Amino acid sequence: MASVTLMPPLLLLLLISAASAQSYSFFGGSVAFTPKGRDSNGAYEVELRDKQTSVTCYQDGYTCHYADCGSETQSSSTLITNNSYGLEWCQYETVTKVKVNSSLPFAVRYPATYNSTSGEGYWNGNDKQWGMSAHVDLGTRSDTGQSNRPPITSVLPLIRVPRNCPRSFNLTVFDPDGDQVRCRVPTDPSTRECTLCSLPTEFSLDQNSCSLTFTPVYNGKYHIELMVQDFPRNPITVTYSDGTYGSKQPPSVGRDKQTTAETTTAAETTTAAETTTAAETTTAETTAAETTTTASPPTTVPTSTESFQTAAALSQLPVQFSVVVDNDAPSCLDGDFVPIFLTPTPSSGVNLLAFVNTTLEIKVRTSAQYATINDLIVTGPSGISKQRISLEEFVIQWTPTQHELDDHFPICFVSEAKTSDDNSVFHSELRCVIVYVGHHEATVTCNQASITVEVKKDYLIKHNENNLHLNDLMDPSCDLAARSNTTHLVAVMSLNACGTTIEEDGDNIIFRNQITTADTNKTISRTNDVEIAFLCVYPKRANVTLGFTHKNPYTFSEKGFGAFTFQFEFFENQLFQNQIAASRYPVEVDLKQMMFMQIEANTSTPSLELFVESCRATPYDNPNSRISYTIIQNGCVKDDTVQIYSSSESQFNFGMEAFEFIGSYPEVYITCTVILCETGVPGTRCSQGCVPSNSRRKREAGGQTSKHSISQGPLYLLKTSASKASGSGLNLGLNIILIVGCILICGVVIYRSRRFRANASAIV
Ligand SMILES: *[C@@H]1O[C@H](CO)[C@@H](O)[C@H](O)[C@H]1NC(C)=O
Ligand SMILES: *[C@@H]1O[C@H](CO)[C@@H](O)[C@H](O)[C@H]1NC(C)=O
Ligand SMILES: *[C@@H]1O[C@H](CO)[C@@H](O)[C@H](O)[C@H]1NC(C)=O
Ligand SMILES: *[C@@H]1O[C@H](CO)[C@@H](O)[C@H](O)[C@H]1NC(C)=O
Ligand SMILES: *[C@@H]1O[C@H](CO)[C@@H](O)[C@H](O)[C@H]1NC(C)=O
Ligand SMILES: *[C@@H]1O[C@H](CO)[C@@H](O)[C@H](O)[C@H]1NC(C)=O
Ligand SMILES: *[C@@H]1O[C@H](CO)[C@@H](O)[C@H](O)[C@H]1NC(C)=O
Ligand SMILES: *[C@@H]1O[C@H](CO)[C@@H](O)[C@H](O)[C@H]1NC(C)=O
Ligand SMILES: CC(=O)N[C@H]1CO[C@H](CO)[C@@H](O)[C@@H]1O
Repeated sequence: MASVTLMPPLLLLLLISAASAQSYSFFGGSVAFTPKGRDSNGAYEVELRDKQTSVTCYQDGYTCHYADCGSETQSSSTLITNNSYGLEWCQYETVTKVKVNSSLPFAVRYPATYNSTSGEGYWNGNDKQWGMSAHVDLGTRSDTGQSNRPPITSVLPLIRVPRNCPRSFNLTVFDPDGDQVRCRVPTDPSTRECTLCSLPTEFSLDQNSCSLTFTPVYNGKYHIELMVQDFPRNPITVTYSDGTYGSKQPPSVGRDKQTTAETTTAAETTTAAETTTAAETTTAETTAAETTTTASPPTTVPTSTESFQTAAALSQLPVQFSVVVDNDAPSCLDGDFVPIFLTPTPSSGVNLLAFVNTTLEIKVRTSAQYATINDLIVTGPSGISKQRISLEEFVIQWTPTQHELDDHFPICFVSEAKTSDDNSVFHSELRCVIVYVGHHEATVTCNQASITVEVKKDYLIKHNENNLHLNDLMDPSCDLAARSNTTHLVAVMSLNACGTTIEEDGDNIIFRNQITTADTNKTISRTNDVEIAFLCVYPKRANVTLGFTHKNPYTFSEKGFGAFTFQFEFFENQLFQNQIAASRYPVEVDLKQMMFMQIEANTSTPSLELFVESCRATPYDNPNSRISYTIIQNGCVKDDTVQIYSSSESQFNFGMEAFEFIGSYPEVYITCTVILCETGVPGTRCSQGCVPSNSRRKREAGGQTSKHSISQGPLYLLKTSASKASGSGLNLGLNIILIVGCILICGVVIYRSRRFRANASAIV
């Protein structure tokens, strides 16, 4: 409770004024390092990445805490992220390159200066000094033959929680050497490993999973100090450049194996100091897993398992953040006010592969039923950026450079929603992914009618080869085995086949597909192992022959539902017998002419019903188009001319009059979001039907798929005037001749793997 600042209800005002009084104060920080090998003179190169979050972007320097911290050769700072609604702060990352003459462990400590008047070096919101230190061990491991690599983790600098909503913060931790990663609360002020040196009592930490649970009591700020450590899973020896060595035991190894060699290394002499006070570690944090650990401490110390772990850890890295407790939320259910993440947002802890000079794109979709998404707060390596592409969608982008090859980087994000009166702000759960910058070879070739993907088979692909497929599994011509050889996976598909989805915006047409191991058999519930997403972007100003107009069925697959398709068709009349032939696209309509549309689901699973949640008309074939006309919303008909015709459970037949909106644009598409539900399951979205957006909707139960977006078109309005849509760029309906030189070919590959995660969680 020491670090809690009580706050009256006028929270935002107070925080802002507190901020101006303490403009250099901190919300926390973190330190990461990467060994970068040795230079020609034999010096060890290390890259330190510290993140500091202060009110006015102030960044403090470090001092050498112990041993030889080497000399700095380069340093640069970059703004990573800033500001939550009504709260000003900013996080900078400073990348510092250091050369050290020996591989003996050393430690750096922040900040370099304190000034209580300006708040420099103090925690924001209380009068306590701020500080963090990192223990860097570059010793050569006997198992890898290389310098130890520290654990990878990150957290958002500031997370907000409504006072009445208990919350857990699950840190994503990953270790490139496969070590076990544990988190502890630093407790020893004498070693400068902490300044607060205890967890607020409202928090508890599970050291093995690095998850914090929090039951808020007061409005205000809580500050969290954690230390992340790596423990080899098997006994290894770590050798230093001066010939000394330490024997590192995994934490579960018994007491008698603790070697004396450890005390001879610099690492141990420094950690010994920490271990003497580790017995003070609060009992509240002791978990079941630890009490079963039979390890004993090194000679100097009392019987605390904590102290043993400190001694056996190779690296110690600080991770700190602040939690701001806001006023009560009317509901704590995720998705009501607290925003949730929706597909295709990557799951927490997933490993993504990125490539040098290739932009990694992470698409995030988020929503809250009774609040509006204000922002996505993203932290990651220098150079990371985000773009908002619609009300509820963001793309996080990062382009690694050659320098980042073979490193791992955490990217974390939180979605922020606020109520329309601006009085309440809500943060989602914390999500983090780990990006590995690989030298995986993949090429995507986009040409006028087809996409070719060639991916060199690495061990990961070879391991999963039998499960890999394109989005559409049903079409035999999309089988990956057809063109692949022993060294490469090769897929060639036409632009409208194999489950390729099409999006359009003002400038480009985008085709997306992926090679994935995603489940299709509903009986299997294993998580995805590999996703290699690729896309082709064609600028519209080029004259492209796309060779198609009418959309083939959309194929999806979801755990529990297997593979299913949706077909969206225009029909001649309300009998829904004759669909409008593909050759007649774009479909010409007269103003006020009735248009007849059918959406049909086809599944291998019996007793599923189709629900059409929304339909909109958009000038581009892009479900996120900002310009649109609403036809159906939340299952409720919004256009007066809409007629719904009876149909089977797997069909939705409807009609409406062609309207002026169509005439305002050269072409118009109809885009709908659809859901499949198991029939007879109460509480599904399908069983709820029309739910006006301002009324409170019952929580959706299981038994339903996620929302899928499908579209058909284009439509265009026949006009009497001759001025129709001239020079309006690409018209999918007319086979304009291709000018090859004008096509910008832009292939992007995103590669995901959870292999590392599966490894990491196999042994706890
Ligand atoms: C490291 O070694 C180089 C050359 O041997 C020497 O010039 C430099 O001062 C040393 N640096 C430190 C920090 O000891
Ligand atoms: C501390 O901060 C105040 C306010 O910014 C400044 O006037 C003062 O010079 C600082 N003190 C030192 C020792 O830098
Ligand atoms: C965090 O982990 C705990 C247990 O490990 C789990 O119960 C909880 O749902 C997780 N929370 C989030 C937000 O993932
Ligand atoms: C990445 O781009 C830089 C500069 O354009 C170039 O020097 C480098 O060779 C490229 N690296 C790779 C792996 O393509
Ligand atoms: C396999 O296919 C790739 C890509 O088409 C090609 O570069 C490679 O030479 C082929 N390898 C063999 C062994 O045929
Ligand atoms: C799905 O299951 C069937 C039999 O249960 C099997 O024959 C088929 O190969 C499986 N498909 C996939 C993609 O795993
Ligand atoms: C596209 O083709 C039309 C007619 O063939 C031509 O007039 C126009 O200049 C072309 N546009 C581009 C960008 O090449
Ligand atoms: C539904 O799918 C099955 C097999 O995938 C196919 O044989 C059938 O023709 C499809 N039905 C419709 C109405 O598309
Ligand atoms: C990098 C970053 O997130 N910058 C943001 C800082 O805050 C301003 C105003 O809130 C944003 O416009 C920037 O995008």
